[in-house]
Amino acid sequence: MNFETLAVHAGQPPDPTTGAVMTPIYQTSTYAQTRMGEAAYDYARTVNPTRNALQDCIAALEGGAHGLAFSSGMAATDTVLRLLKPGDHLLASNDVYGGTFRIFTKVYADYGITFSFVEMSDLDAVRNGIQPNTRMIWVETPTNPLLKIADIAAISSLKGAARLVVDNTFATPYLQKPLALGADIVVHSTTKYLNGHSDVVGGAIIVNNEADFTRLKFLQNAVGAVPAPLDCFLVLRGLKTLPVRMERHCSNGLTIAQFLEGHAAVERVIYPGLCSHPDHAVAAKQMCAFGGMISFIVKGGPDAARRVAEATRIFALAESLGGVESLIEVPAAMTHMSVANSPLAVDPALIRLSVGIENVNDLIDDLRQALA
Ligand code: P1T
Repeated sequence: MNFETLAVHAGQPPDPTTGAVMTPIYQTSTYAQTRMGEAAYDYARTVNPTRNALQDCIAALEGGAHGLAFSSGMAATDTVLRLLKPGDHLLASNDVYGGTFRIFTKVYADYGITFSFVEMSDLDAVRNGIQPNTRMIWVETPTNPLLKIADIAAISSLKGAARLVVDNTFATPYLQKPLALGADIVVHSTTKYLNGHSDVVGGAIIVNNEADFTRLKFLQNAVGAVPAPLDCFLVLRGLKTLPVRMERHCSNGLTIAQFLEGHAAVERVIYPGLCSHPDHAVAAKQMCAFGGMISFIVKGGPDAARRVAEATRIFALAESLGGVESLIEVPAAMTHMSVANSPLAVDPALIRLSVGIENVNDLIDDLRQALA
């Protein structure tokens, strides 16, 4: 089946007991057992039918064998990091979500795991960054918030004994399928495009390797950061429209990026769909369109950035991304405060847009008045 059909149906046959077309919200913590220890459903941290449907749907969309759902993107990230052991090294993009940098350097660094950060668009830097004990390579592409692009297939060919993990939150499987390009594990903040309506915090892991799946599934239950049944239902509902939402996010994104590139108050626009993006060719090779995230630097420094971000009327000044509504933020002061004073620190004049699915002319009018 094709992506659009999988988005609506994968993992969600009509409910066997009633024929309900929508997957029921199995709001229960436990299940009555007829014979001790033989039930397929025993306890809801371990297994829940609504969560199973979501896991199967996300796995199908990523083209993976197995999906696991979590209570946040950070919980999914945390669970993947638990595959590492003291003494292991993780090589990461030199631009990642602030919370990802924080869990690396402020949580797992205390458990004997070492981290280093390289320019993932530079394959020599990746090659030189891999150490004998590198067991994981962590890639965001596009990155948050600088929208850098890494060539997943090329990095996969360099990875050696390390697992290649791709955080596919910004691209979504509609635009890019990391497992098919050679990644071992995909992680998501389902809070973003997959749910798409800014009403759930959630995460997911997709994996093909059976041994990794067995361990990650064990950890999902043993550590316990599982999503609530209602949240699973809401993400499932959001997934049904992922393809149509992404089409609009991408077309609005490209139009707005072009508008900003021609605006006198804007110093630089970063959008993988623009020819001016240094890795536009790699993005065009591995993505089928370029998404709804745009970063730009305004003339006039941090004060000007703050004024613009506080002056929009349709774009809400808010953290997060990927919802139907447009958002604006200044990463250095908001989503990426945890990278301040590190080599990953973000230019305080950089504004990040999550372009929603509203009418693009209304969005451009809003940005025009804010930039004025
Ligand atoms: O917020 P949570 O669902 O826990 O997901 C964390 C996360 C993981 N990976 C990426 C690429 C992300 O962007 C995020 C969360 N990001 C934001 C909240 C933000 O505004 O950038």
